[in-house]
Amino acid sequence: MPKKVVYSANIEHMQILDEDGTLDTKLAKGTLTDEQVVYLYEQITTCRQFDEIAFKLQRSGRMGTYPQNKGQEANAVGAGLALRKGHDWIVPCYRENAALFMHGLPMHYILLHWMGDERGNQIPEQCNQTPIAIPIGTHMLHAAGIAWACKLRGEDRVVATFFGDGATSEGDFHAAMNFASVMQAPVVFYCQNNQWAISTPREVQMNSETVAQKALAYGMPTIQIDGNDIFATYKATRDAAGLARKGGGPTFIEAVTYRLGDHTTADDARRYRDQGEVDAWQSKDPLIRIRKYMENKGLWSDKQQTELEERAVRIVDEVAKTALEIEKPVPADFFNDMYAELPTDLLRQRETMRTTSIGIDPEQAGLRSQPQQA
Ligand SMILES: Cc1ncc(C[n+]2csc(CCOP(=O)(O)OP(=O)(O)O)c2C)c(N)n1
Ligand SMILES: [Mg+2]
Repeated sequence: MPKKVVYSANIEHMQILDEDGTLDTKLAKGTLTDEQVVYLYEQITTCRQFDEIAFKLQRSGRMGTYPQNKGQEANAVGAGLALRKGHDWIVPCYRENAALFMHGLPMHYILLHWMGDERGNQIPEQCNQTPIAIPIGTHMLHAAGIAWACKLRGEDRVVATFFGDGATSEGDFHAAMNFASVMQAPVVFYCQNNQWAISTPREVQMNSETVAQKALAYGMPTIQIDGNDIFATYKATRDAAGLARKGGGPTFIEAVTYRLGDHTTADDARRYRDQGEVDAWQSKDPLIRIRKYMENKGLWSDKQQTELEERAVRIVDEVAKTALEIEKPVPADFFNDMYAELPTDLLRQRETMRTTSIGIDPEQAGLRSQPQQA
């Protein structure tokens, strides 16, 4: 019996607006209007200013750590625009600030989160988004679960979840992909392949040539796109969301992009990244190509650019002021909302602000409970 091929597949790559600002008009048909392009450019510019200020807040000791979104923003804005605000769900990682803001999250919440203030994680209900996720991969399971719940309730919501290339090496990623596909849950799995997982390059992280091909194993439609191209990020997300809404189940999007900054403010990428590589990606910056496109079409002037930059500074200064001036949280807050009734050891910890888990008995250590108030 001769052998036969039982499965074969191709992965498509989609780019619509190239590095020079030239548009593939055929592919762009029915995607972004001029007005939307300008709007997304403004969103990216504001977000980049947000990154700058967050970086300075960390360097001046007013924030714990911060992961810059710089260079990757075309993903958040394109996908954010393709999802319906307040209706669809966003289950983010930590490099999608612009999408969260576009869907109504007050900007200072992100600063509060990175300042270690839990109020930054109390997402206003109408935003339909979960808090940013630091444990890599865990939130994709939440996305699959939320989407399944929407399906069971007969709601036409779509759930988009964002994650990095490194996250696709986690077991949780595979469980979420399998579950969503088997249940035909309305999920858009959006991978921001920024080439690095901290200091681990993609080719050391995985042995597959593309990230997109991982979805083939789960019988899921999959595509690779230029993640620095707002037309491609918008179109791919819109099409995937449209399919999910019609009952077509999940789609996988691999968006090829690059983080122009360090992994976080706790990192120094110069120690492991070649400057030539960074320079090459710098020229693919989404901001540069959108500006070229807008200028070619007569949609943008130097005056508009100056006004936009000034506005972005004003907005972000106001946001930082809000985060810095908010009434300080009470340290005991981090014991609240965990249990209906705190177990004795945690009661003791709350009282003494010391942990017994490292073998310190507060009384032995000479710490006493505060005298009761009269
Ligand atoms: C479960 C888990 N393991 C390890 C870490 C430490 N960690 C933080 S970010 C990161 C790399 C993530 O890379 P990627 O998914 O590509 O996202 P990127 O930061 O590049 O956007 C790792 C390993 C973590 N946060 N959670
Ligand atoms: Mg990465």
